[in-house]
Amino acid sequence: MKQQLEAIRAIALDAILGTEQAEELESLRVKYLGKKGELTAVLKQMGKLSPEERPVIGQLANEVRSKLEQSIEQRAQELQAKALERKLRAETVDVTIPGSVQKIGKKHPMYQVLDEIKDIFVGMGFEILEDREVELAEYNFTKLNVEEGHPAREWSDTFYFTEDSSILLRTQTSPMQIHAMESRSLPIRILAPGRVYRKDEVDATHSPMFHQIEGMAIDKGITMADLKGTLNEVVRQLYGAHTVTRFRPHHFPFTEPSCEMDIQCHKCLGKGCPTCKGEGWIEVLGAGMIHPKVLEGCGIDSAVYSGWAFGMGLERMALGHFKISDLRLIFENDVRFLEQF
Ligand code: 2NM
Repeated sequence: MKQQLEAIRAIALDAILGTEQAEELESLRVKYLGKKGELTAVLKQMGKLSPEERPVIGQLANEVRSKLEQSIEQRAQELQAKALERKLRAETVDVTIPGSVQKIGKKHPMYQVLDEIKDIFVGMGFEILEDREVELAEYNFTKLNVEEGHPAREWSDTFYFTEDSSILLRTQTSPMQIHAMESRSLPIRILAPGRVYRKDEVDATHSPMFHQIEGMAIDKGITMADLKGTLNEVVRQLYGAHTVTRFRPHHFPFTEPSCEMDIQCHKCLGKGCPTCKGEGWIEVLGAGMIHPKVLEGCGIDSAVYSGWAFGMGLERMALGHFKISDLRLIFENDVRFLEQF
């Protein structure tokens, strides 16, 4: 029995030192020290021993048991330490490695300009509108005092959906303003930006789809002075307090009187240079006092209320703002182009 016990000790110790996993170690513990383990099996035969042998073997058995328990405990700690070290090594971060640049998207240059203009108008108490792009000719033309036979209504200029020319892709954002006049209570102060469509061939300054921003204010006692004051303030917030403007008489069917607003060329200060094509001035928008016929057509009493309105092309603003020479670059969305803004 003594030999049996010593053999168990030697083999078990060897096995314990050879373990690499906690589970392996646990099964060794069961195998040698468990209720049905090898050591227990040997001790069950103690009865066969003589009274002299019994205490000697008993003591040896206890020694073997505590030696194995001790070794298992020690090995368990070693394995735990090893596992921790492996985990830490795997999670090590080398803070000296240079970071990699993450490219993130950003706002399209045209929308940068749009958002700037929106912010300026919102700051003045205007509300931003959005509305349908498919319109009735009635709202796109008739209610804006653009009469039957007007060149803007030509099939060669407008995308129509129906033979009778009654449904179309809006050619301006003004129908949004008509809807607002019909549905809102007065006074009204709105900004109406959006896509518009005209049958133009694509070139450096034309596209069949482009963006307009229109806006208007209607109240009792609104005059041309409000129009000039508001638009002057807008361009000064947009281009700087020193910006010089001028208003030239013009004609639109939906306003009377009508005007165009120019800003003095920031490059040559009015002398004439390539930026302003020798003019000294750069045209920025069209505007005017809303025609009484337009107001009345929307159920607004033109004897009590008056209003001003303006319209401008967003692409042209963005081209000027960022000194871009070709409209097509705005729509191509080539990342190499967009990254520059
Ligand atoms: C322009 C120029 C002048 C305009 C007028 C209206 C409405 F609906 F109030 F009559 N909306 N937009 C207008 C006036 C647009 O674009 C160059």
